[in-house]
Amino acid sequence: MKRVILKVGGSVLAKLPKNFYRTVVALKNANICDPIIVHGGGPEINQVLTKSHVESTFVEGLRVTTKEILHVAEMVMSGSINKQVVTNLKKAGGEAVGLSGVDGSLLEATPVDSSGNLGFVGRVSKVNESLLTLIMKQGMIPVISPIGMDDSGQHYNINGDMAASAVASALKGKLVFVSDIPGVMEIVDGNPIVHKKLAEQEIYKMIDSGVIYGGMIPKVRSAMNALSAGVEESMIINGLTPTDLKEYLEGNEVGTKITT
Ligand code: X2W
Repeated sequence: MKRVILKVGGSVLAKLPKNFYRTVVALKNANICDPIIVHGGGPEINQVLTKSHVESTFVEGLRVTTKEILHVAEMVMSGSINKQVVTNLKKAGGEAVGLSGVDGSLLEATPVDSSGNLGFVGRVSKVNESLLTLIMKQGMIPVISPIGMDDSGQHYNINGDMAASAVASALKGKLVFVSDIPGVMEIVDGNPIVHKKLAEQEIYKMIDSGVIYGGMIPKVRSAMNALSAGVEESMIINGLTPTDLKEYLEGNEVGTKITT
């Protein structure tokens, strides 16, 4: 069955309607696809760090991760957020297994930056695909928190988009960035339109001209990076209207498809 990796960032998680989880469960039950959720939690990590008066900085979108920040990232993502997503799927009538990349060496990691400037920030070097397959065969939905581990047992904080790309690439699945807007949008003749398909060259032009701006830039970058990491198809769709996800998997044109 087709594997679909749903990347849901922390800012979108908070806004997702119950129907999103119902749709994911329904797609699985109808054997339309095998969904896997990879979540983030950036804003929630920020909240806990702010409360604890710990400052954090980012270098090119990656959080410089000290031992203390790693502890918070793990607590927030592998703890509260991961279990909340599992709970939401349960309430929607499904069964899910929440894991971090540490469990069963699901996400083996190496440091992103050998100079050590970023601290404990990792990238995925290997995905334990058979563990995911086992869970999916049991009729359950894997829910993955992006914390990885190396051979020595050291844990790493991994950017959620990078973790989702690695999982999609290892499983040869489709990668869907679940967003809170219908896709990459542009105002044409006074009306908003959604671009159904965009190639890399067009995206660069649209970033230069300011059509793609703000929070959309990291999303399209992640979608493009995923393609260069070997993912066959990378999409941005709206999670707030869950029928979009269903329609996309039924072959209809929704959201924005990013191609090379
Ligand atoms: C991210 C992990 C969370 C994440 C962080 O600490 O914020 C790194 O930057 P969103 O919600 O998907 O942005 N890790 C290394 O990616 O969350």
